[in-house]
Amino acid sequence: MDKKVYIAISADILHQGHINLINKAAELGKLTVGVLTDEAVASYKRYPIIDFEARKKIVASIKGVENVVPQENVDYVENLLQLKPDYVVHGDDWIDSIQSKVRERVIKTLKQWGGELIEIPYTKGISVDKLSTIISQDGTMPELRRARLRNILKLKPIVRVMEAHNGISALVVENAKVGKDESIESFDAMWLSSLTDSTAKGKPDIELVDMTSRINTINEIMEVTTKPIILDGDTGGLIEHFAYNIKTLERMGVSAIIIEDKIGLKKNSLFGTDVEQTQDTIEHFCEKIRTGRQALQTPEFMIIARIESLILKQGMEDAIERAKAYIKAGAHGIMIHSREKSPDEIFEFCEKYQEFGNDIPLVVVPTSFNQVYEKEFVKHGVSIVIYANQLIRSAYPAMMDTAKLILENERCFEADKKCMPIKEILTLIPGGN
Ligand code: SPV
Ligand code: MG
Repeated sequence: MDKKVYIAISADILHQGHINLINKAAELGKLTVGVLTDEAVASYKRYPIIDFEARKKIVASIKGVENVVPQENVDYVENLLQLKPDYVVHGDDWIDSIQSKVRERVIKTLKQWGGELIEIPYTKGISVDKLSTIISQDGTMPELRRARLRNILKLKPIVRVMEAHNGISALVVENAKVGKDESIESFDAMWLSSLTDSTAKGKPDIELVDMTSRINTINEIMEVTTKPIILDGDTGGLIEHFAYNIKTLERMGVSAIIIEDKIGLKKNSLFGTDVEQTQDTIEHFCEKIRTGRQALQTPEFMIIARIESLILKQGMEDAIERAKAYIKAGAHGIMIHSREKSPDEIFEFCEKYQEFGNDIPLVVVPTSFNQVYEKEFVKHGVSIVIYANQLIRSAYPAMMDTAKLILENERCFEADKKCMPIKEILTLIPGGN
């Protein structure tokens, strides 16, 4: 009887390495290919270029492939338990990679029925990662990037967003990955925080860094990344200016802007009532949302309204009233903010929001209530979680420590152990040699 063979691929970008793998696997027996679903691809890579049904069709037409099944996770176990293959075939490149834990689980599962993992030499000179880099270096067109946030919102229970304030921090958001037992975790989108963009320029977060400068930062980040961008639009400025700025951002390929319902000299929300801040009236802020909506050219760009009632101690009822009004005015999403250490008031808002928020995405920024796991936010109906400032907050103390080490020692030898090797920094960004 034919042996049963299984391989799993995303098949979003196909190259000769995949064909080698399929040929070798088909030689061993009857080959089933698990094609990663859109959700599975998005969970560790990026939103797939080709959708699942099309990828399945392509794989099914390759010689040697007998059967195609969806693989719902990066983890193989569910499909292996169903199929009980004699062999799983994979390139040997995953041994020391981010997939090493996934690999271990494959070996352990196959053992249950005496199955075997066969690792074939990795096809040299070609890889999906390499091709992806070439594609992204060629540039990500605004239309593609702009649509990515809405696409990911459809696929994931919660969209995980990380702060970026310049090219290098955006590359961290683009490339950071962690391999876990059953998944590979990465960030879905970037938050262009007003706090960290201002701080990186040595300026206070009071809308002093103007839109022209913010747009420069966006361009700098867009040149080297592919992930969708959510812009912290502060108060959105004057209604008349907002209408223009929305058009510019949409044309550039930004996916969303979040504007907060404050007016006058804006201060950072995490000061709360320690400083003077004024909340906008519901009527005026709704007018801003409506004007923004009218200026939009595409169905993709999102205007998200941020409610400052809890920050400014105006009460839950006010926050709820505003959420209802902002949705009615056309907001594509609501962000509720709090500076409490406990998530209680945020969760209370979430509960009430579920009664009327329909499918309008809810956004949280857990800088203060930082103990909450993403899974708990999902349970409370949150769709987007923004880690708003952690990269700059970790970079600054690291730089200060290094600077002080040099001052203390009056040479740089001691600081070296805190630094990445020169060879690594030289090759960190491709194209320098
Ligand atoms: C930012 O990151 O600039 C924000 C979020 O607006 S917060 O700093 O919490 O106000
Ligand atoms: Mg801000």
